[in-house]
Amino acid sequence: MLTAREVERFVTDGFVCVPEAFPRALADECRAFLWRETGLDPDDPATWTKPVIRLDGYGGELFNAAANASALHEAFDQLVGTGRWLPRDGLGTFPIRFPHPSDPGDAGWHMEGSYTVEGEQGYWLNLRSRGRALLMLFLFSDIGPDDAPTRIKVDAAGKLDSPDRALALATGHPGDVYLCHPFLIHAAQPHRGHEPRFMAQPPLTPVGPLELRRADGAYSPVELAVLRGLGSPA
Ligand SMILES: O=C(O)CCC(=O)C(=O)O
Repeated sequence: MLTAREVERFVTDGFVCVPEAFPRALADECRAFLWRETGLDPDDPATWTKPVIRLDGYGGELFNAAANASALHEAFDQLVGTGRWLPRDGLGTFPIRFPHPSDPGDAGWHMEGSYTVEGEQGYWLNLRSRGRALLMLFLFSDIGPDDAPTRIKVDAAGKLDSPDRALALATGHPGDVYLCHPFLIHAAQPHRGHEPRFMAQPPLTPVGPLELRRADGAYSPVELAVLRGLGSPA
């Protein structure tokens, strides 16, 4: 369970880290699987010829166990609301980053889009965060400050005009998970360390869009953060 203080920090900062959300041994097994999928040799840096490669989603026992760890389900209830999210089937989009002299070319600040408008292309985002209850960062390797941790602007409301916001780094260990507000501004960065970085950044799927006018005032922390960003008294 997240403490009341952690929930409040999620509302103000836009993220909370759940250390050891799933077992390290499970994370190690997942990483070994992902290494095989890359077709690269973990023991031969000469094979790491690109700064980043992206693997798509994987289901199966390993990834389902990580995605549905009980600590995470409890935290989803606390941050999104009981009955307001759908359990994940596997994990997807693994941007795997390697120590490399070239710029990865995908390290700009952004919020995640969450749905595609019919007849349009790309990913869109709306105020009620259609299609995304949370952005999640699942760590599958040891990630120190030099190992391309995701950069985070500390601010749940995602104010793009806030250059002076504090910066946080999604460092940690295999099995740690960062639960982030869907409007969190974040960015990748080049890898300056030695060990490739393995991370998944799937969405948590909501049952419906955020509700920003609740008659009973029972707003979730995700909704509260949006309301505060809008300057609402809720
Ligand atoms: O790799 C990372 O650290 C973040 C990647 C990211 O934000 C993205 O692909 O949208």
